[in-house]
Amino acid sequence: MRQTVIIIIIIFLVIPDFADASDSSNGCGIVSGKIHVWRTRVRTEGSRNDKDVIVYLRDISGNSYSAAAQTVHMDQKNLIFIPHVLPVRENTSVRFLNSDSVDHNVYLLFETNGESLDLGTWGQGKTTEYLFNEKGVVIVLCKLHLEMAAYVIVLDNPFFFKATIDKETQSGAYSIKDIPPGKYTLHSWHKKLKMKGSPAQITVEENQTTHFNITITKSKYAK
Ligand SMILES: [Cu+2]
Repeated sequence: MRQTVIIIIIIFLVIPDFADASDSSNGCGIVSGKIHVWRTRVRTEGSRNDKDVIVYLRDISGNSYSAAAQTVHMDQKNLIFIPHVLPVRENTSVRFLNSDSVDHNVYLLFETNGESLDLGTWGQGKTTEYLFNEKGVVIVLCKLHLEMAAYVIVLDNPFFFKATIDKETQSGAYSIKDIPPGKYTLHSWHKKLKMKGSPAQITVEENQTTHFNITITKSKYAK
């Protein structure tokens, strides 16, 4: 009896929080839509798959955002970097872990300036951390296993989404939430394909969802 009363009291204490959490009227907006693969197909299986698409916004209204200070992980397991594609905000530390019984190396190639950096080679259970403080695409390689590759996509605000292309439908969906009202450009990143009509102009309005569908295709069809 006493336990039931306590449980009921707890439920009453918790319910208002649930109500707040589901309330989307925080003055921010949402951008969402579908992603279609056009005139080509992406490989969705295996370690060399192309199923990941990063959809991200660039702010042209001049909103400012609190700095990211977090650590995320990238594992090396069964000779594969996991995850294969990792979107992060500027000033995020990535902790590279080796979960294999063989040594691995981590070698970074910065697409923006063509520079490279060897973080070293280490054995099972060991980690090395690296702070990604400039936006752009960084290719992650292992000098000891040339088939190993991953991508760190460094972005300058929190408005991004990692979408997955489905094997059968060759399409996916994205949704970026809690965006302050304003004008943005919408971009996408894919290992091989380009977004048709990129960048797109997007306006985000208070408590509204802006729908925008994306088509990704080979470079020659994207223009
Ligand atoms: Cu390796």
